[in-house]
Amino acid sequence: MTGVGHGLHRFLSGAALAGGALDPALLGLSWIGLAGPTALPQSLPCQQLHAPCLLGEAVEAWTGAGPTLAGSRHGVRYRHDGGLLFGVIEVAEDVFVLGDDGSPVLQRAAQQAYEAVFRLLGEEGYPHLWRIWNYLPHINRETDGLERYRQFNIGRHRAFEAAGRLVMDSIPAASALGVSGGPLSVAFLAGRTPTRSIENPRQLSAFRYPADYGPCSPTFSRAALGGYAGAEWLFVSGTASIVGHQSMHPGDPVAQTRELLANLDALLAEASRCSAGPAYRLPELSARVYVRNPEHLAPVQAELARGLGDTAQRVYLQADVCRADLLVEVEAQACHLLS
Ligand code: 3EB
Repeated sequence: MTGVGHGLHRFLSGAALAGGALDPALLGLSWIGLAGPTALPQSLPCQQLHAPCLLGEAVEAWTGAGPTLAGSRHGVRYRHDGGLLFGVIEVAEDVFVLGDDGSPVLQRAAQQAYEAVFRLLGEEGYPHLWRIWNYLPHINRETDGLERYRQFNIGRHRAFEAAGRLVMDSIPAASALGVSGGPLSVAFLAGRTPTRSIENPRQLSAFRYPADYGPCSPTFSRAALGGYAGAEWLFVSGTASIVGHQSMHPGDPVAQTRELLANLDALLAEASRCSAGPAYRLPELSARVYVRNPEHLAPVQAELARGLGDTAQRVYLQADVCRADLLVEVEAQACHLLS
């Protein structure tokens, strides 16, 4: 199995996966596309992103430092190498009904998904969430009287709160995007050691957003630094054209891309301050880029090439950013070997 990238994360083509025997250190996959993966063993956790891949390799592989063990419990499929655990849980919303207290369906589904994850992490001895990827269909649609992203935020917040996990420095990096169908899907990396949470000086911390953005603020940090197998990993959460708490440049994908690059730049400076090693630089980020309208692909790509350089690995897909006025969002990671 070959691919581009190093260590924990790399991009792959679906064909490269189908070709040979699976690496025994493989922890799991992220799979972009409306058609799901075929011929993968059940014991390999795979998060399907129900979204069209616009450009780049459609599969990302998460690989451990040694042989992995698989399990499935509380609806979570997972694999771990003794140091890091990758898991996926999918929750179909149609088994839920509006709660007796009026709690919307997606809120209840999100709370259940996160409760299952926390239970599993406690049992497996991986208490520290490093990075979470959330995908929900029709994120900007209003159902049960509330926008679905806002419903999701309530359910996620309740589960973090009930687990005693609303502790500022331990809130994980995350992203939350809208896709065109499928169940609520939550994938995560968890470790035995804590990460260091990073906030962005240009942005209000999401967990402090005012109530204009929903009854419950989103539970994520802007980035997280974690140590693993002789390397330091930086996980950058979904980053958009938000300054303070406000969406900037509505309707202008190029200006939004410039603004998010300024956010990434400030975040990397902050991460570098907290890191033991050399500074993090924009061109070393490998990134997943979410574009709301496929016709914005070319201008967004050109602007990102200017800001991030041409060398970094990137995949572009069509997805809905969690605020209706945001057209583009970038998430990323980078790795520094510790000497
Ligand atoms: C933002 O900055 C844009 O709800 O987990 C980015 C990353 C966003 C994570 C989440 C949402 C989330 O508010 C949206």
